Amino acid sequence: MANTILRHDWSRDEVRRLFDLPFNELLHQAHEVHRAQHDPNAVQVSTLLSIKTGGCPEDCAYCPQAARYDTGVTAQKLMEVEEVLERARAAKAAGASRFCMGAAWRGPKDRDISKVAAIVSAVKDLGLETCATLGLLGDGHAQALKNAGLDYYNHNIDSAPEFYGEIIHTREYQDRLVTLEQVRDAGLKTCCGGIVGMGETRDQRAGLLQALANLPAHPQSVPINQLVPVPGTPLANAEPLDPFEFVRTIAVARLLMPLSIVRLSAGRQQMDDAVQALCFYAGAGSIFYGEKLLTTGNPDVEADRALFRRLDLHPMEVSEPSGTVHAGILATAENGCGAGCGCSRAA
Ligand code: SAM
Ligand code: DTB
Ligand code: SF4
Repeated sequence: MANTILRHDWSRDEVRRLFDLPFNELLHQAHEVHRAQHDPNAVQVSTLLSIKTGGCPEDCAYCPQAARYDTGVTAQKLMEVEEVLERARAAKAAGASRFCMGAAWRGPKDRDISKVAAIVSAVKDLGLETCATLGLLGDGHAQALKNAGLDYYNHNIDSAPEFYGEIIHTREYQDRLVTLEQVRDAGLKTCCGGIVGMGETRDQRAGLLQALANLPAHPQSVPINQLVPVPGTPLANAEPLDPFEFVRTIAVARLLMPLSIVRLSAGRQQMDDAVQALCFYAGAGSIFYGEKLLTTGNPDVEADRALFRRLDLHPMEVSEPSGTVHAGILATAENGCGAGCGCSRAA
């Protein structure tokens, strides 16, 4: 396996130059990096469940779960453990290896954390990897979730810093960075990405990826969501993104964060199979699997099985990378990431 230098000092111009490469050149470079570090025919398969739906006090312009927008989403309280387990068992039986649980909170309260911790341990006991996305974390929350058996915490930066203020007004970009730090400090793996197709410019898409790659450690999982436009939200009528621009975003993410698993996340139901195939070629190595994301639709299981057969893809058995992806480390398959963190993965 080739040595890989993980950089955290990308300039906007450098990232922009990658975006601006001729499409075939960009895909070629991205695919080479992808196959040097990952099995190009393996795709990590996660199933999402909204364990606490709607009624959220925040104003994220893309989100159907914000109480202030009339989107037809009915607010529901946190699900009971047994109800979640039933859905997790079904996800495992259908072939998912990770179960991701989302809650429409600004952030959890202490009493919510104890309840989610009980849910996480029960799901983990089924032999699934666990991921949760609960919003901004308070003191001790990340550690409590880690102790309960949580593997990943998803918290997206969502956009370039300079575009963020056009999308969300009820919390700061900096708040998100603090939660991401708490997640890393607790030894949880980070799942952090963003949304494209919200009316941002190419430069701002480059800014999103620049911000992700320049985090103190590359997130192990990088979900790239295409906006799912939901009637009633301020972004309901956002101009759809050129699909090839979405593919470019995946490719540049792959080049900037070579060891991370880039997820072709929300938006697949609106996407052509051929565009999805290009995304896998460009370096996407993960999807959400199952008929629903949180509140909106996702391709059905049969369609995804057929797509995997047509593209000769197989589900990734155990997700990778298994360790922390550190800053500025030169590493090989033989010596691990070299940061003394005990991770087994060549970083
Ligand atoms: N409430 C928590 C928070 O915002 O951190 C967790 C759940 S929130 C729904 C998780 C992520 O879903 C958001 O950060 C955003 O990236 C993504 N998301 C929400 N609505 C979306 C939409 N309409 N299209 C694409 N992605 C969306
Ligand atoms: C992520 O980056 N995308 C997922 C997950 N993390 C939580 C959420 C997508 C939500 C799409 C809109 C919905 O279904 O409500
Ligand atoms: Fe609330 Fe999360 Fe939706 Fe924002 S993205 S409105 S915080 S559920």
